[in-house]
Amino acid sequence: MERDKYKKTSVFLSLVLRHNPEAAGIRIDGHGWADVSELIEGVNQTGRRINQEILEEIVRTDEKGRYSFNEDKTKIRANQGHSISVDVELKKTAPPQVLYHGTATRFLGSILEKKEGLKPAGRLYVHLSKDYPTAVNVGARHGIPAVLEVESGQMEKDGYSFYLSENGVWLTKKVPCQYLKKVKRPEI
Ligand code: HQG
Repeated sequence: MERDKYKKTSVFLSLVLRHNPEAAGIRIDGHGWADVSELIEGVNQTGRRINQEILEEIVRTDEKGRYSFNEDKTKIRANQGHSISVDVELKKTAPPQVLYHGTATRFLGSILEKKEGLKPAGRLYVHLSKDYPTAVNVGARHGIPAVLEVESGQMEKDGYSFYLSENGVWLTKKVPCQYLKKVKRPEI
């Protein structure tokens, strides 16, 4: 109930913190941090109602752990998903042998048949999931979901870097087509 209550505000926060700080009339720094008091004031000026308590509730209950505060809760940032160029101090991490990418069936022609592989589209990174069900949910945001298996272990051996965000999303700059395979059925 509470979560639903703040859902629209949370979507707006994602927009502000990942893509368009100007939507709340604020700026974010090179590490993706927004000043919490400026953010609260900016969001309120758009007609949405937020305060420190509500913001903390949104961060604490977010089902994907999208946001982090700094230690004294004077700054906030999104953990991943940015289109604007910020360095959120992602940890370079050795990936598991296999990761998954959720997409929509209508994109498979470009990704596999035209052999474009995975590009970050509007974001800084291609987003990968550690399990199949998560990838299905990510893909369903775009249409009929399709899941691609990514040979992340082999990619790393071949020199590609992987990063794990604070909220457990795997990120890499691109995935060439030869490391991709369409998953036919769930592995659960
Ligand atoms: C597709 C959500 C055609 C790609 C999720 C995807 C994630 C191509 C779309 C996070 C392509 C980009 C990110 C190519 C990639 N041709 N289509 N060559 N290469 N694509 O939304 O990964 O709820 O930017 O398959 O959970 O869907 O917002 O990326 O379908 O973690 O917190 O281009 O966003 O998190 O779409 O999602 P997106 P995504 P939040």
